[in-house]
Amino acid sequence: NTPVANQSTNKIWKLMEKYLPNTKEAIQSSVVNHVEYTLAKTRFDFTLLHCYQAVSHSVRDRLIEAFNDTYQYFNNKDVKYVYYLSLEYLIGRCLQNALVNLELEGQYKEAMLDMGYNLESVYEQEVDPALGNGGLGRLAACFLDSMATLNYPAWGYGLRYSYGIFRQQIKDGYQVEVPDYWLDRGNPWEIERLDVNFQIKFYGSVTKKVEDGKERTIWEGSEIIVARAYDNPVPGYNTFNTINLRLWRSLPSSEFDFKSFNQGDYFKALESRQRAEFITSVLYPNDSTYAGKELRLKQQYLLVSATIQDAIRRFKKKRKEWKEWPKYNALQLNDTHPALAIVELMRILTDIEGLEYEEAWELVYNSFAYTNHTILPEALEKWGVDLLGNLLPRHLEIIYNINHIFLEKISRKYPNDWRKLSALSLVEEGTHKTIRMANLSIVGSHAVNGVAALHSQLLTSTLFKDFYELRPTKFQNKTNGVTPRRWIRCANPGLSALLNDVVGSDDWILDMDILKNFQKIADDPAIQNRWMQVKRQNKEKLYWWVKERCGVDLNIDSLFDIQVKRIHEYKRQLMNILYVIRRYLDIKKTPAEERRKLFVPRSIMFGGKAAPGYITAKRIIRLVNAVSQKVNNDQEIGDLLKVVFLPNYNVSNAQVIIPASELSQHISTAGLEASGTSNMKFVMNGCLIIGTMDGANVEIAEEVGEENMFIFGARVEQVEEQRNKMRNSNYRDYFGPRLTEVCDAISNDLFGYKYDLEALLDTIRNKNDYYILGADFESYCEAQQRVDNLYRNKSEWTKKSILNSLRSGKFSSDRTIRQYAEEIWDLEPCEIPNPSKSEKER
Ligand code: 475
Repeated sequence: NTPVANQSTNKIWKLMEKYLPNTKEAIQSSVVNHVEYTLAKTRFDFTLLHCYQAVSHSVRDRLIEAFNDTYQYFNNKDVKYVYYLSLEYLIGRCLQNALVNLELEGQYKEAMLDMGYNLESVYEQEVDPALGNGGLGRLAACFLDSMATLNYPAWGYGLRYSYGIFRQQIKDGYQVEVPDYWLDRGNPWEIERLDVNFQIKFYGSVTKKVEDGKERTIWEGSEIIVARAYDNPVPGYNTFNTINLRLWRSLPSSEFDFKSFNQGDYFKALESRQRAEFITSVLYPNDSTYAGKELRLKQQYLLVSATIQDAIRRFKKKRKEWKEWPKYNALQLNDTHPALAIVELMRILTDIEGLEYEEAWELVYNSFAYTNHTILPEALEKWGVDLLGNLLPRHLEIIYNINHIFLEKISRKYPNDWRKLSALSLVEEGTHKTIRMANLSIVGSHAVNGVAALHSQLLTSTLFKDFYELRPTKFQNKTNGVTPRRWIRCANPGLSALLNDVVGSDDWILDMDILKNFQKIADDPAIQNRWMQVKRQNKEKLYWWVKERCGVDLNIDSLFDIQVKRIHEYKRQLMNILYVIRRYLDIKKTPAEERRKLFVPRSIMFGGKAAPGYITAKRIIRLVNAVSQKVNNDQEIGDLLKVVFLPNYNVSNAQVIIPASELSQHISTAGLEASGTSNMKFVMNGCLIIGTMDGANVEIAEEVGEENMFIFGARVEQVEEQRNKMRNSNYRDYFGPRLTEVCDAISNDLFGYKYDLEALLDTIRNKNDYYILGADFESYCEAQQRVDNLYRNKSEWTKKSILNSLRSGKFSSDRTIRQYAEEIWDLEPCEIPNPSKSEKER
């Protein structure tokens, strides 16, 4: 007499409707439960790491509640979704961010303290998931935070690399890359979806069949793998909405196995399984350069194919007609890396769903949009037709087809204009025929945007000029932004508390623009004092960070001068370090008793990774370390000048570095930095910028006032003129005596490492100085002099620091995301009801 189970009472679902309470006791009991039952730990082998894991699991439980409710609600409301497609997400640590956004940090702090743990040291146990290179990947992460916070129905889609960007070590002054196996302690944040798998095909052949008088195209892949979903909840701030970042992992497909096993070669079959897993193993460590490797193309296609299949599955559940696709779906391409999504959707709609070509194109065109992140020619993706046609034969056919129809339209509009035709073509002819992914992205999208006003203007006047003339309304600007949750509230608790007091609430976290109403405080000596105290505490934190990792004792009262970003010639870290040498030589020439009068003590810090194959960038790191060695050990110099290379710059280190900085450098050659986003983070944190009129610096100057920045150097319109000047003269003539002396000092082996450093100097002495360091150097030195002069006046400096912060509202990613939603995605927010106000208990 076994009891009969009765599902009709729905008891299981009713029980699940209860939410975890957020009292101290409830938090403690959920943490303890995870210690005991999830981690299976006892008091005898329990470490701080386990504490972190248990806390994270208990926070994840809360995220899952919100996350499930959110998508169920979206689904019921039949909303339009935006799909954000990106090969990179630099999300950074999750624990503090989740607690802040769930507004539970205070409760957890108290609950943990009561059990004998300091929440701050628990935070430090977390690995920093670094599934991105730099600006582009971090932007995607800030966007997710804003999409969740503003209640937009959104999905992030990306890849779950086993190895993120390498960890950077400095050995003997050189960069050494160490693999970043970030999953080795597990990942408490993700939810593995064993039941969400999609088949991905590669290679094979295309055949045509006639069925009922209609031609059908069939692509039979010869390598089949599986993409499995790993979900990462992204909580919004001050809302119950929690959205999903779905990352795909490649796995072998069992269907494919049977074939090989039956052929009897066991080891060969296992090898091919490992090859499948390898696809999402490692993030390509190139920032702003295109590598052209087949494995990278496989990564791109895997992301694209799995995502489109997932989106289609979701759409089909709605039982709408295909023509409603754009009404329910917006797809945003984070650069051209996922551009094959355009082709994949075309393929599925025509080959599998049986839509007519024109019908399908209409749906694709109206749902896709593309963001460009750089105009550097070396970053433009161009896949060889041999490689693409071999890996994805049907996709190449479709690309040719798109191009054919597109070019026919063009030649009707501009008969016999061969220049235009070849500039617009998706195909670049030549000995090595390639597909231009940017052209594909533009042709397949209804909106194309740059990431700062200047950048968007340059796109339409240079790189994409012909496309712009064809359809000017397609081109837009969406100036980048950063999330104040992570970059002020989490990274700078001292400043957050101060702003709370100034505003009288924490409303600024959701509406940074209100800070503008409080500008009068900039002159208030009491506020200035508190402002300086906050900065000093942040500087102390960085002081200890540097002491521990670099063994350098900084003077906390010195000016903290920082340049942190990927190492690249166009970002001109070389110009910065050459100026440091200039300063060093000048101090040495000055009689000892006058030095303190003439020079403000400075701690100049550099940080950033060089792509492993980028020799010049690596030599810049070598030079910084050589100078650091010499200067820091020069007894005559003392604390007047310190130079440090901060190793392994990443998101969590940035959260320590940025709030502590007083001056930050954004000194790219005008026209080459699309936007920059750390410039925005520095400004929010009350740091003054020394920079060129490039990228978003231009708009920062508009907002905070040029008088509150140190602007120098050639403007975009002058760069080419400067290059021409230098092309026709000896470097000694256009460098001027001050820069020449610096170069000579290096050549005379003042810092050692002559072989590396001479080669580095040659990039500006004998190779036409493409990034015009020589032309901008004098004006840079003058700007640096203005920095020293202002720093002597603490009150004036602090006033400017306050104004920078209070006027930075435009650079919240909330503003950016609202513009995307309204001007590109046509997307409405959808906030889920607060469960504490429903019958559900809290
Ligand atoms: C710009 N990355 C910044 C930032 O918009 C801008 C390219 C190829 C392969 C891998 N990564 C890349 C980039 O191009 C990139 O990060 N671009 C950056 O995007 C966000 O603020 O100026 O350089």
